[in-house]
Formats: sequence, C-alpha cells, structure tokens
Amino acid sequence: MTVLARSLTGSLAALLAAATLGAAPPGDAAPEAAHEPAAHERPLPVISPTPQHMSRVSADVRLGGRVDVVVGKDTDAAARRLLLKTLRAHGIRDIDVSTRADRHAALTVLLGPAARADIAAALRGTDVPDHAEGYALRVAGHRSRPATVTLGGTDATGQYYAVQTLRGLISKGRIAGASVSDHPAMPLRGSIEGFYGSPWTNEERLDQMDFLGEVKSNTYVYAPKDDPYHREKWRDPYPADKLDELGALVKRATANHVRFTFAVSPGNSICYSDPADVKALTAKLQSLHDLGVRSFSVPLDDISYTKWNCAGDEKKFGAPGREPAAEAQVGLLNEVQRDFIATHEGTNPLQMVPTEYGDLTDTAYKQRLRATLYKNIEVMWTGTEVVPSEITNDQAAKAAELFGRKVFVWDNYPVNDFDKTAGRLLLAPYDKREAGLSDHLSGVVSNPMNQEAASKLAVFTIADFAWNDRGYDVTRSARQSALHLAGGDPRTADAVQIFVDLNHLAPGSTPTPWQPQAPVLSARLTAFWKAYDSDPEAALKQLRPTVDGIARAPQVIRSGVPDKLFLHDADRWLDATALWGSAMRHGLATLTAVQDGDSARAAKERAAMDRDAVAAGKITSDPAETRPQGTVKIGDPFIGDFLAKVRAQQDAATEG
Ligand code: LTM
Repeated sequence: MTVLARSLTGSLAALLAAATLGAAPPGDAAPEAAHEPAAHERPLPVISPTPQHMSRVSADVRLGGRVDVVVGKDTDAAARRLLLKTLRAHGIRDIDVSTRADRHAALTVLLGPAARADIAAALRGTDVPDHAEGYALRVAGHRSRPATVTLGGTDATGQYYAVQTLRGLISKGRIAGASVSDHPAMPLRGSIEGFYGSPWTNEERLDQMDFLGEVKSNTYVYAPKDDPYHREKWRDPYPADKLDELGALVKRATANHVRFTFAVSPGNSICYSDPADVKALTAKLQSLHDLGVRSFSVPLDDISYTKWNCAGDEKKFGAPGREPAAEAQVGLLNEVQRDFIATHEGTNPLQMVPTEYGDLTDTAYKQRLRATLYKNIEVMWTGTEVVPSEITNDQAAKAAELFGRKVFVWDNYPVNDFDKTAGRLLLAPYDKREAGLSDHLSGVVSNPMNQEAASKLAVFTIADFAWNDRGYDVTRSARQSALHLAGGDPRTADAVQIFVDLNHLAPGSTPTPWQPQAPVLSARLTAFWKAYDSDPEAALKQLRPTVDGIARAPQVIRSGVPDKLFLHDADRWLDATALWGSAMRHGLATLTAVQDGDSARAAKERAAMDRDAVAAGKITSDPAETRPQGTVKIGDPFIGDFLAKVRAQQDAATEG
C-alpha cells in the first residue's frame, strides 16, 4: 500500500477497495476467485466504432456511489453534459464537479483537452493522437491508489468522443480498465438525407442527430429531394414554422457534435448569370447561418446540364454542353465559397455534388471542374455507379485524380427510393467497400431509407467503417449494430439479426444485387433439402430452430427493442415475418405428417401454411412513407421456394 492509502480512514479505504475490482496488472495482481479470469485477462468490451488502439492497462474500476469530476474552462460543454448523464444513468447520485482533483476521492474523472496539465500527466503511457477529433482515454484502477479515469480530447469533439467511448466501457457497474488512443480515419462521417419521397419528420431527424453523435459521426446533410424549399422553391425563404423546426435541429446537432449541413439545390431552375439568383441563394444560406448552421452544400445532381434555364446563360457561357455547364457551376460555387463561406468566420468549406457524380470517365465537365473549382470545396461522388456494388481503392484514387482532390462519398445505401427497392427494408451491414479508402476519401455519408430508424442498422456499420476502415469487421459490426438496437440485450439482438438476414438484399445499378438476400436462411434451406432426401427426420429436426427463430423474432423484437421509431418503421415487415415464419412452421408440420403417413394432418397443415402465405403476400409498404410502393418482401425467394417444395412433397405423397 502507498503512504496515501495507509493514511486513509477505514471507511474510505473500504470505499477505495470497492472502487477497484479484481487485480491490478501482472506484477501486483491480487488473487481472483477460481472461476473468474484474472482482471488483466478479462476481455475488454467491444467498442464501436472500432478504436484505432485499445488495450487493457488496469483492473476494472467499480462505480461506487460517488464520483468526482474534474473539468476546466476548456472542457467541452456537450462532453461534460454527456458524462454527467452517463454517470447518473449508472446510478451515481453523488457527483462532485470541480476544477481541482481531490486526492482522497475514490474515483475521479478528468475531462478536458488532452494538453491540460493534469490530463496530460494522468494519460502517461497513452498516446494522444495528432488528429482532429482524436482523444486519449485511460482508466487507472489500482488497488493501492484511488481510481482515475482520464478523458482528453485533441479538440472539443475529441472530448465528446472520449465520453462516448467511456459509455461503452461501463457495464454492470464497472469501468473496464482500458487505455484508448483513437481518432477518425475519415474527416467527414454520417448521413445525407438525400432521397426522393417522403422526407423524414422532425422527430426522426432529432433521433438521427442523437444517433450520429453516439456513433461518432460528425455530419448530417439536409438535402431531402421532396422538401420544396430545398429544390423546387429554392429561392423562397422557409416559412417561420419550418425555420423553427430547423433551428431546433441545428441545436440538437450541435449538442451531439454533428455538423448540420444545409443543402440547397438550385440546378433545375437557376440562371447562373443572373446576380439576383446568386443573391437569392446566399440569402437562403444566410437564413440558415442565422440559426447556427456552419456547414453548407450546393448539390447539382439529377439536373440536366445540356440545357440552360435562361437566355442569359447561353449568352454568357455559349451553347449548352458539359464544359459550359461546369464553367457556370464553378462560377457560382467559387462565388459562394469566396463571398459567403469565407466571409463568415467559423464556417466549414462548401460542399457540392457534381452533375457527373457516379462514374470515372474523364470529360470536359470534370476537366473544367478540377482545373477551376477552388481546391477547398468538397466534391461528392457516389462511386462508379449511382448505387455501386463495390468501392475499391483504385476507383477512389481515380476519382480523386479526376476531381483534383479527395472525394467525399455519397453512398446510396441503404436508400430505398428506386424501383428495385419496392417493398424492401435494406438492413444488411456495410460491405464491399475496401479497407484503405480513407487514403483517398475525405469522408463517407450514407443516403438512408425513408425509414429513419430502420436505417440506423446499416448507418451504424457505415459509421464504423468511416471511423476505422482498416479495422472494420463486417461480422463484428453487424452484431454491435444489432446489440445497439436491442439496447444491449443479446436475445433481442439475436432476433434482430434474424430479421436483418431476411431483409439483407440490396439492389444496385447492376442486375445482381450487391448484397445477397438471406445468406443465413438460404444456406440452411439448401442444407435442409440436401439432407431431407437421405434422412428426413434428422433434417426436419435440424431446421426447426431456424424456423422457430423466424416465427418468434417479431414478438421478441417488439418486446425487446426500446426504439419506438424503429418498431413503427418495421411494423409491416415484422407482421410479414410473423406470417412467413408461421407458414414455414406449418410447412415443417406438413412434411412431418407426410413422413408419418398421416395424409389428413398433412392436408390440414398445408392449408394452414397456405393461409399464412396468402396473408403475408397481401402486406404492402406504406405509400405515405416510400415512393416505389410494393408488396413487403421478406426472405424472398427462399421462403416462397421452400413452401413450394413442401407443396410438391405433399402432392407427391397424396398422388403416391
Ligand atoms: O445519388 C445522388 C447524388 N442523387 C440521387 C439520390 O437523391 C437518390 O436518392 C439516389 C437513389 O435513388 N440516386 C440518385 O441519383
């Protein structure tokens, strides 16, 4: 014991002992109960997004009744709020917040810039990354000393992310004894509400801001195609009630260290040569700046650049064409950057979406853009197709070359606003984006579904990739995403993963979906029919838990997922899953009856199976939510094929 600890009173010493759990690192480890691994051997919790570096450096620290929090004038307000909220959520009622550490406190949490003297001293041994939004975190839980948790950011956002990581390290009243040195691989990460069809509600957007903060994503781009004030009526100011809503969103975004990025899309009607139009555009941006917005975008996607909207443009730029279009666009964008962005201190560089956003062909348009667009303007790119099957390092390097800068990926996943997605929720984890993309990209944002909360399953994994593309593991990320939705409950997460498997298909620009449908179920059904010929009883026994899992998943999800918005988004797909699952159960019962030679029971089960299948096939997506409306698809075509084969077996038995 150190001198300090020996001088403590008995009750404080007891508190201290309670503050640390198990043994310190090798060397001074205390004996552990035989059934429990030693503290330094216990695995650390999985943190998402995956940190760049994390290791165990100490025993876990037990959260007692009291925590001393040491802040300074440079402590980020949002990080501090989140820390206090986290401690309270874990039952700490006695929280003392001050600017100096009390040497006798059982547990002290230091929060602020990593360079603050006390934080720098306490972080010894943990590297502070030399990166924007980076942080270092160290948990020191020695039996012989009061415990300290140190959270140091390279900037304010880094402090906030340190607290987010701390949240992941706390479980069952203990803080895992970790050292974390972490930073994002890509500067821009998050989502772009850039789809066609019903825009998100404000409730959904507020939810998205909180979610993006949790997954360490710093960007939300407001670009809903069907908000008239974003595109069609871009010149018109927002009415007061809409401005109020946007103001509330901006506040929530800022509280989560998310840059609310306001986008205005004038391309369908702008007259580039008319100063009044340029003025209308900057007036619109100014109205959002007044609400606190500090990031702006001018998307020029999905417009015709082979026609002008006014005679003045023909006069100024000549006959319509790719190069004159680029000249006109660059003139506008450079002016906005120079006369609006650069004159508003603290505003981030302008973002834009080129009209040629989804290919790698060098054209007069791209040549003009790369030669004349200010280098600090962010250029978005969707990959080699609008909905790409993959994004490789070679492709991204080429895109960077063509646009003369690292590109900012607008990834059209899990968006469901195009025909091939009719009736679908797209829930598969992010995949087929190559490790190393952070060398060529300034960021990745997801274009999500009309269903905000259901999109979070995929966006979670996209955030993971954008934070640490080289450390990304699709299986781990998928599990973490399911657990996140399940509020940490493994059984609910299992049901969520079954549901994800049944909604795994992601159509792309090519005929073959870039994410396959139901990879788990389809493999099990293939194995089932293979085994059924030789040993039907064993095959039926083996498939039963899978079918039961599908049939039960909706109920488990409905009772276990705390996210009400998700349950609303998924409602029709959960109903369909329950019916398809029940149909499959009756299918298994039909086959069992066939094997038993009980034709009456087989016919009864088959009829029940068909009833459920017909009912499932009648469920459609909500026309008020998604634009291409259709029959809700679940595990297709595999469930339908399975039922068809069951019918064939029963027919054969009847005929035989
Ligand atoms: O992808 C871009 C840049 N623009 C549009 C999106 O608004 C739309 O959501 C997706 C998917 O349909 N395709 C686009 O071309």
